[in-house]
Amino acid sequence: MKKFNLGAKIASLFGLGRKLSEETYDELEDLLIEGDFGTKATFEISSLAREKKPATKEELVQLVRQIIEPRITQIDLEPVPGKLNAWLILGVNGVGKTTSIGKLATYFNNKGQRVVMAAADTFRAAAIDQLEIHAQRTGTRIVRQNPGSDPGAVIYDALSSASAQNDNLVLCDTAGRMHNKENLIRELMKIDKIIRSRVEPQCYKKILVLDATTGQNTVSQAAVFNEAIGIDALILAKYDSTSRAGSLVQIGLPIAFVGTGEHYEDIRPFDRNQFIDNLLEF
Ligand SMILES: Nc1nc2c(ncn2[C@@H]2O[C@H](COP(=O)(O)OP(=O)(O)OP(=O)(O)O)[C@@H](O)[C@H]2O)c(=O)[nH]1
Ligand SMILES: [Mg+2]
Repeated sequence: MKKFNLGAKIASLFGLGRKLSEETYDELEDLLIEGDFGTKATFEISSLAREKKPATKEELVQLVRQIIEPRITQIDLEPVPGKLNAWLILGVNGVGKTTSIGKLATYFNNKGQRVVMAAADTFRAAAIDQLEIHAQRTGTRIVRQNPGSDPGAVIYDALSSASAQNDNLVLCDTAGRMHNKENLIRELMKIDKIIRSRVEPQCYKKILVLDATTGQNTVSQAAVFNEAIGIDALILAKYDSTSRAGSLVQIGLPIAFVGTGEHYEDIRPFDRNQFIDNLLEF
């Protein structure tokens, strides 16, 4: 596991008995930008460091923590008991949406929830079959239609059948790609309207999956989806591989789960304190 470890990089600024100088503040800025922390947090950190003039790596890391901590938030996602819950799983292509649905189904099946999968990525024929495999392997019911059918109709069917069978969590797969961004957003808004008409607001969650290895691009992905339909929570997939999680500081949306591998069990609730400790350890 190779993670971007900000703490170790900060500690190296103090290498060989070096004291912080104008030159090392510039280096600090470079390594924050390189770590995808963004210009705003970088500027705040370097301004604070220039003002407080930390004498040790411990003091500098403490200043960094002060700026980063409020920007990383955690949300505990659980289906509301006794109600119909719909979680719409969103994200650009290849980030790990469908895999995350297999993992979430496993996680909540194990907690005794009644989970259904909705195969609403109808854009790609193989996407439905891929979800079907996850459904079979995890022992989860799936609602599907033919490739090319209306994703909103698939979700409508899934919600109706979940109500009828007293299931309580519908995990909706979606297409990560469309002919263009406008089509994708229009499609998502239609889906959003359908879910809102059938599910109580507190039971409906729009969850964006981000690829933890991606870095800076995740910032614009989050902005596009958040502006289009509003995002309640993030799943950080592929957190097991080389992770570039600095961009989470820029995104500022609450994180619910991290995906840590390719097995169904490789998902866990996000632990903010542990995440910040890992990032800043040296
Ligand atoms: N190592 C690792 N690989 C993952 C994780 N999550 C997903 N993957 C892999 O990432 C690849 C893409 O995953 P999918 O779940 O198909 O991604 P998607 O967002 O549904 O992709 P599209 O449907 O094409 O938009 C697959 O090879 C997965 O095995 C994870 O947490 N860790
Ligand atoms: Mg998929």
